[in-house]
Amino acid sequence: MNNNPEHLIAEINSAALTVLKMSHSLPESEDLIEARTLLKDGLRQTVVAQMLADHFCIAVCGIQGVGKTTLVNELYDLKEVLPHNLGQGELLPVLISEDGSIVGEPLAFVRRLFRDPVTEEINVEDVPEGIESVRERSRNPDHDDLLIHLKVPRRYDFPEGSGFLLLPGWQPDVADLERQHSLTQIALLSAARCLFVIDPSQTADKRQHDLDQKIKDTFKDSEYLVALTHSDAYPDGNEGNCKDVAQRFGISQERIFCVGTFADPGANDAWKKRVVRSVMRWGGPPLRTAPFGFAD
Ligand SMILES: Nc1nc2c(ncn2[C@@H]2O[C@H](COP(=O)(O)OP(=O)(O)O)[C@@H](O)[C@H]2O)c(=O)[nH]1
Ligand SMILES: [Mg+2]
Repeated sequence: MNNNPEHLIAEINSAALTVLKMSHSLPESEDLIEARTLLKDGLRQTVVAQMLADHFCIAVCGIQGVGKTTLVNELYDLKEVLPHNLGQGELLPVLISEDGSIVGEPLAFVRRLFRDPVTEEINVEDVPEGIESVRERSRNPDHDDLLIHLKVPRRYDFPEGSGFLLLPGWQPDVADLERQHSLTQIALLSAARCLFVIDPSQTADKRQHDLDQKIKDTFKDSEYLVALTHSDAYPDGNEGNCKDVAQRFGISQERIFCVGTFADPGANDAWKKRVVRSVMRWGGPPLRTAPFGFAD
């Protein structure tokens, strides 16, 4: 029997999809609908975990409004595709992966649960999505949507198929907190690398405080990275901000870098190079030790 975690999670997902299919042949009841909703919520997490087990992904996490989307937008010139935070950010995780076959415009897909009307099989499918509707879809997903996948042209020196997984904002006060948090935690634990994004002007925020505690508790033994945003706005304060964060988390300043939206493209290129170098140099979260596999 194959006991490796990647194989086990694929088996769990396949079994869960079969149970979901069978549930449609039972008499409908409120309990059944609730059970199906719970199963789908579980699948939302395990499908993401399976994808992260199979790919070299950098999970990008932080409270809402710190600059996660802006950071990824800058890295891949996606300003027209991903929404800036206008009170509400992405509700679905967004995977941005490099693909050698893409030239020019990115291609967008929604990974979703799909029930074949003829065979009644339920599968996970990638459905093409117009690039112009990605913003709307990420903010108002259907219940069967699991994540958005943007395939972008190759740009950095990451392994083929690598990606950034932009996670929904860390918010302790949302109604379905538990569900969102378990998805975020599973993603952070299964990703090849974790990048926590912090806005130095929001350190007093209760949500940031909550996330700080989570990082210290769960990730203390891993080599996660921290991006400090808005460095264009603190030309003189960046060194101090880095030192503060190094102290706050008890980590080396080498794992912290300042990012921003500088008018000077050279300044942006400099931090992008650092992000790429750091991602390749530092190790993964607790479940991952090597870029392409789980720990033995
Ligand atoms: N000047 C500046 N503005 C930023 C920076 N990062 C984010 N912002 C702005 O902060 C707001 C929230 O950023 P966003 O990326 O949507 O945050 P998210 O919720 O973490 O994805 C937006 O209006 C961005 O334009 C930065 O590094 N420099
Ligand atoms: Mg965002």
